[in-house]
Amino acid sequence: MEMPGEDGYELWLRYRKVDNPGQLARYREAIPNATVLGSGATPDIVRSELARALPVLLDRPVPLLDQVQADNALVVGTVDELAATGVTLPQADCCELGEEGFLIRSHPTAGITQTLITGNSWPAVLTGVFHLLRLLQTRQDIDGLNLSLSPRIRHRVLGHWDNVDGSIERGYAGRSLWNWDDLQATTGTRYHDYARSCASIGINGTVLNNVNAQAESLSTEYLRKTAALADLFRPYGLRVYLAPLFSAPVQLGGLATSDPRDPVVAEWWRRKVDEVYRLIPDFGGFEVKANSEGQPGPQDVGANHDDGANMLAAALEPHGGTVLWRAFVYDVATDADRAKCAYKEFVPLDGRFRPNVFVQVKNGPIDFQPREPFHPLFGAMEKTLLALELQITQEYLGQSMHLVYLAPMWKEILDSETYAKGPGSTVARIVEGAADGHTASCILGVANTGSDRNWCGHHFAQANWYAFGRIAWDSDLSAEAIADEWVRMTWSNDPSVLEAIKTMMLGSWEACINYMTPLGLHHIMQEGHHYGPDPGFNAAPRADWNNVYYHQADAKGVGFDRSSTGSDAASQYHSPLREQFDDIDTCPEKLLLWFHHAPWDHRLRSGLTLWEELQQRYDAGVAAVEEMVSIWQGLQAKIDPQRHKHASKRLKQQLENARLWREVCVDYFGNFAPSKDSWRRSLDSWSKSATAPNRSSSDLTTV
Ligand code: GCW
Repeated sequence: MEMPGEDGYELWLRYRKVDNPGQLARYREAIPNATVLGSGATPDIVRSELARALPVLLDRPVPLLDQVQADNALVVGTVDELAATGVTLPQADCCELGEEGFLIRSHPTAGITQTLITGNSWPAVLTGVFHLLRLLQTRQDIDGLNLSLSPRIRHRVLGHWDNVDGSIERGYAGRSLWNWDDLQATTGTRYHDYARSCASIGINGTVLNNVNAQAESLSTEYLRKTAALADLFRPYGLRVYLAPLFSAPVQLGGLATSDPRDPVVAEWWRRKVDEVYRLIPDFGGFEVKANSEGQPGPQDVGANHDDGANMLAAALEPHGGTVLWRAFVYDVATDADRAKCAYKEFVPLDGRFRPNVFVQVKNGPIDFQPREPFHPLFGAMEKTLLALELQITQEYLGQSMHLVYLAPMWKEILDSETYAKGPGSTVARIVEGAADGHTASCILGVANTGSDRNWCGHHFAQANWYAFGRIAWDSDLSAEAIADEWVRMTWSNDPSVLEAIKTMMLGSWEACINYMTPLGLHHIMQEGHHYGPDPGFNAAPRADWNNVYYHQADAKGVGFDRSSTGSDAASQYHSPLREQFDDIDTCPEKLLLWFHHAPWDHRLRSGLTLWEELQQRYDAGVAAVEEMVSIWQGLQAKIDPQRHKHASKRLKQQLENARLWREVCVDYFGNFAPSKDSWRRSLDSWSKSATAPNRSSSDLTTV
């Protein structure tokens, strides 16, 4: 019998009957009923989630009991509420949880074993409830539970690059989720489902608007609309942030300047922030893109980043708000190598930021490329809070057309040793604050959500939203473990489906690197929309917006020389990395062309020359997508037809694109390489059906 079609709206909160009879019996025995203590919006959300999930998972009614009685099985409430019912947990256990951690514990009492879910706040309890449901959804053993889980990163934020007109910069899943036109009037279920989904993976902040900001977002009219969303999101533990335009005092306030050193300007911001907090008492703060890609900032008037960030921070500080000041700057006057600019601008400012300012740094020094080394600012500003910015939306990784599971990339970054304080000072420990003794910490992911029914355009792009939340909560989770959870929850617990999909996902990032930018190549996508290949692009108004700037291919070789014979960006890293990156023989091959202009006949560890290896990588990338297509075809009978067909179409498109990437890049670089013949060997076997992409990114949301 064919399975009913699914549209993907449910995301990973896709509750289905537990199909294994033994497991079903055990779960039924453990959870014959549930009791949610407390009253208020969040306890109500918990009640409705349990009422939605448990009867389906257990395939029978699971009464929600009002009263505490002897046979309560699942008991959910804050530590204080549990204590009021006579269940007192050891003080040390409760303190350890902090504000956001939760505890799930099997608790033997007279005759039965209860399962307790508790925490010091209701949002924490809600996260715990989603965790227990995840255990059921992923068919884990729930006997003898004793879990105490708290996040190591305090602010776990989604950044939406959504404009007030409803468009989304780098959005590939339709229009904005926020309907600004009738926000105050609507309380659509989609808003709740967004917040639910965030809460289920521990995301606790959301920046509602684009960092390429519009002054309007801070107008009273828009603040009221923002407050309406904040009211909806609050019970889910989700705080709202905004990205203000730095020159808003001029645009909105009618002042003559936005100079952060001018007391009149500071006063304007103080009043504006006070207004924000009157409407949104738990407002998270501001994310600011200043003096970057044409955005206004303090440098326009001779002030610097610290002046700008600190002025905003002073206005936010009395209310407990935070500034996320982005370090995505690359003024050519700073350095001719774009990769070096942020470090040169920000390192001298270390120690000058107020305690509620994060300098927010992208994972790599260029711009969300398929692979970059970690950003050298991590490990270089020990007196400053550093937030890590990741991009969930796949701007440079095939957008919502390509299946690319990003958790392995994020793990590679987080697990990178910076050697700032010797071994162990990984990017993760720096972001968590542990390496430098900070207590505040922040991670932000540029969202991939939109109005498409399945939220993310590609069903598999949902995995990246999920993985961001899970990694933000616990950066020690492996990419494989997260994929395992997500596949079980989103697709199936059937072992053959699980293993097949995990194989596709876990190889997909490396595949994408190989068919787009192997061996450290970067930024050779088509101009503007960044979708297909265009390594020869050389017509931009700035050198560092040209693709030829990034690969520097010539008759001698290919790659950007960032060693000591070139821009010396390698020296921005600590020893022993700087020496390792500096030397072509010790530089990791995955970053070879990032740091070196390597000769065409340079021998790689495989024994192949650079030119041979490059072609071999392009071949491997295409072969990996062919494999993904065939694995997915093999799953046809086991996946609902609607989602199977949707993903199939996109995988075919991905394969066509991968072949095109190979063809265009090998052809282009072949013009410089010593012998063109050596690559023609495989040309005949390539698909000739691939045509150059000629579409705007907005076309990409439809298959
Ligand atoms: O990745 C680049 C994008 C821009 C974006 C910018 C940024 C919001 O191409 O669209 O602008 O980065 O991060 O500020």
